[in-house]
Amino acid sequence: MSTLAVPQATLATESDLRFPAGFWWGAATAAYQIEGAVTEDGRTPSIWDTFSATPGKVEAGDSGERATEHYHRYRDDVRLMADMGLSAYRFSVSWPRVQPHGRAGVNLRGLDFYDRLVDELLAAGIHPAATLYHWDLPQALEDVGGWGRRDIADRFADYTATVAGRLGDRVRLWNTLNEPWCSAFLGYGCGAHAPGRADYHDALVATHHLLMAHGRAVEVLRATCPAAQIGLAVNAGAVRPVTDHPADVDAARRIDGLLNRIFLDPVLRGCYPSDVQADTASWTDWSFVHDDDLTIISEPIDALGINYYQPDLVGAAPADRPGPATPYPTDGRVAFHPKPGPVTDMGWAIDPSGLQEVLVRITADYGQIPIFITENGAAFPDRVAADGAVHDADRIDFLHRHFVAAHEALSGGVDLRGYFVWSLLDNFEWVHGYSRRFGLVHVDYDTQARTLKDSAHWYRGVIAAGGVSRR
Ligand code: IFM
Repeated sequence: MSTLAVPQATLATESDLRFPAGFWWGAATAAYQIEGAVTEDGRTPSIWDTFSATPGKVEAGDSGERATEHYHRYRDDVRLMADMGLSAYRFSVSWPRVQPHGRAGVNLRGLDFYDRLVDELLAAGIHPAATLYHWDLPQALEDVGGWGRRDIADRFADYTATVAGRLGDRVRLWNTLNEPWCSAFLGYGCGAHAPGRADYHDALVATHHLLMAHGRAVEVLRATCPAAQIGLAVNAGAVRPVTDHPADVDAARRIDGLLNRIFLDPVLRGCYPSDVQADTASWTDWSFVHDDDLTIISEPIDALGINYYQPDLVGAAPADRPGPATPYPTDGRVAFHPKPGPVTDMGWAIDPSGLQEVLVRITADYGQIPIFITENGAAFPDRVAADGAVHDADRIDFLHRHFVAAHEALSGGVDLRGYFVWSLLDNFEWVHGYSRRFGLVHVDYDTQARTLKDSAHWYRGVIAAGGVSRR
């Protein structure tokens, strides 16, 4: 492990942008991306095990089979978090580890792992923040219809009760779902993610059942752990029209509806947006929404999680030249445009103003609600240098600029409570396998050696100072 410190000039010792006392400085991960041990202690396959094993779905045929071996190395990993000075850690619980085959009941050996992890975090003075669903649906549940089935909300409520019953006395922040847009539109709409279904009708049905599962889980969590903060993490984005021509503005409205409002309106207002329902009329009549469903979905939450990476730039596609297929049901009417400026190793635009825009907009449209940035970070082609360190100046610059943007939002009245950098460790980046590195900590996948990147040392300085300098 590198002990090299980064140059003092990059440390935030003289921060002029301070975050409030008690602000949660964290890092985030997800079970399938880091745990490995996919066949141990009774865990059964998830949809991502199946998808990864399907030729051509994941780069280089990678899978989460070994990942970063966090299931066995979690104590070392908590030590790394403590070394960085993290005050919070967001992890996800693997449903097929806790309820193999998605059956009711509990696999104690699986649940014991999270119990030990939570205790280890608390012993290190780190707040545990748990996500119940970060995309690893038990394959057995997908085999009987997955998120297409209405009664999956009952299954999720049962799973939630099992996890909350064990961890609820210690976990301070709960996210029911992570990025339900990805589960629905990438998993069921365009088939780019597990389980690989490509049907926009199914994506809209899945959206509703994910939200039903969320609402049912909130009820269970509220009853089981009344002192905890409960919410969900959405990948809300800034959707910008490529010009101010009305057709482009309308295209941006459509995508905003299908990315942001289709999740935020039901949860925070108790209704689906009427324009989204009209836009999708050729795919569904929305008859899967039953009386009282929206009451369940809009069960009050305490905090909203925002995962932010980049804005979208969209325009209308000419009627005679429909845009290429996208994860969105838009009948080819919308085209996504490349964004100007630098990009990360994912090809994603680096634009911190989008983060500020999203935070301010949500507060303006939905009212003051406590917000955690539950994910933000960047992939860069990091490598261990000859001096044994990982010099990721680009990540430091990325995070610094996003922290400044978050502070701007805070100063503008957004009730921002914490910031989880994605990710603690380099890990399995879904369809990209191990080819994209998001970690504050570098992982050598042959030896599993961990090396704190320069950004981890820098983050330690930010946390110690309670903020960043405007620079
Ligand atoms: O790695 C993912 C994470 O699982 C969900 N949010 C986006 C990250 C980067 O793609």
